[in-house]
Amino acid sequence: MQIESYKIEEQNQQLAASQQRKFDFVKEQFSNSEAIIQKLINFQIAIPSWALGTGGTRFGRFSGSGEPRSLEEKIEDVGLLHALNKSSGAISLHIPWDIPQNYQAIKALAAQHGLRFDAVNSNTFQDQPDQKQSYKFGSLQNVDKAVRKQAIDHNIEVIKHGIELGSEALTVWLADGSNFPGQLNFRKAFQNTLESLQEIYAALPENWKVFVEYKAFEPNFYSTTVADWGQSLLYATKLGPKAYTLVDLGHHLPNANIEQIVSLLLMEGKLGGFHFNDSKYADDDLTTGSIRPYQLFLIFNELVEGMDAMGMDHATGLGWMIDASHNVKDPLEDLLQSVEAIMIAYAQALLVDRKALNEAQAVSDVVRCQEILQNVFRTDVRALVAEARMRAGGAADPLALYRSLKVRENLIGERGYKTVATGL
Ligand SMILES: [Mn+2]
Repeated sequence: MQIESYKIEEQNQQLAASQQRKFDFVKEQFSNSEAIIQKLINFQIAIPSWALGTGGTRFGRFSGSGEPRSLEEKIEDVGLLHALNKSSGAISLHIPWDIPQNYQAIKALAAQHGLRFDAVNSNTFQDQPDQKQSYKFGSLQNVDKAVRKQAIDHNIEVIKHGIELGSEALTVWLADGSNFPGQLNFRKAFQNTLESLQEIYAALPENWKVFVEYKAFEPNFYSTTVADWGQSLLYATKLGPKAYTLVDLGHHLPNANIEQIVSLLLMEGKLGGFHFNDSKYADDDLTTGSIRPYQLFLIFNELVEGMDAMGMDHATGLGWMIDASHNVKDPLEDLLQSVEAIMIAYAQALLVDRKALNEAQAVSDVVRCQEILQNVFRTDVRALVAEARMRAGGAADPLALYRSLKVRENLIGERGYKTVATGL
């Protein structure tokens, strides 16, 4: 299914008057609104190929309908999102779930939808049917050299697929760790992992980055070999200038101060990428902004402040990706909501009065500091985000248009009722 642009224009015409009123109201309050719009237009969030189907839990999976059955259909789905919101102009692939059969055809299809390929993701957290060695006791950390070699080779193969597609980063998330005290020698596990990562690092093209993603626990419950930002930073620092830490919002222990982590990683020039999602407890993979929108805003506040301090381009300085997948929503509606929440938090962070905040911080006016941040957080900036989206050719209200065009019903018609996307 393709969304014709006249359908978007029709909705935009219908909503034009009320949109203008709301936008004028925001403009009145913030003199820099116009300057912010171009930044919002430039800002693109990569959609992970595994989020287009319904996610499972360890207890079961309730498949949706009309899910993409192939890489081509996943690209079409991201194309639908991007046509509606003009902020989803990239896709992040997962190997081996998304191995392209014909690079040129896949690249052409993506280009047709205005999409580029963001970071490619390797998978050594599960065994594939045809592989010789098992990752049951870890991959890059494994005590068995043959297992490590297989995992290294897989990562290098992922880089090769990425090169063909024009990707420029590899994300490595390891499930490696241990379930019981005594199972692992921590230092040996670290050394094995580092040496394996060094071999992968050596295979990176000149313009590539590798993102070392950390996660506190799960699937291992006693220790994880890349468990937190400190450990990730250790690896990234030892690996070299092309290696960075990747922050996944759901990969911390409860109540971790993620905005502080982000700030310090940026200061060290070692923040490379971001995985957005939301959670109540741990790696819940819920819709971004659905549980803790204030935290999302505070993180963006540090991102904007830190990136500006480092002279980084907001749109290209970091890899921006969603990493979520759950059980109950239409995945495309869920992703529209996530992207909207990210754009709102980013817009609010751009509106923070930095000069006033710096001045208030300099005299320890704690009350004023809080007022400055919360003034922005409590401002409804949805019309500002909508304005940017409409100027880029997107819909005033993507979710409403998705529903009124009956996109899911159309996809079910094309793909069938009982389809299961590859992935988690
Ligand atoms: Mn992640």
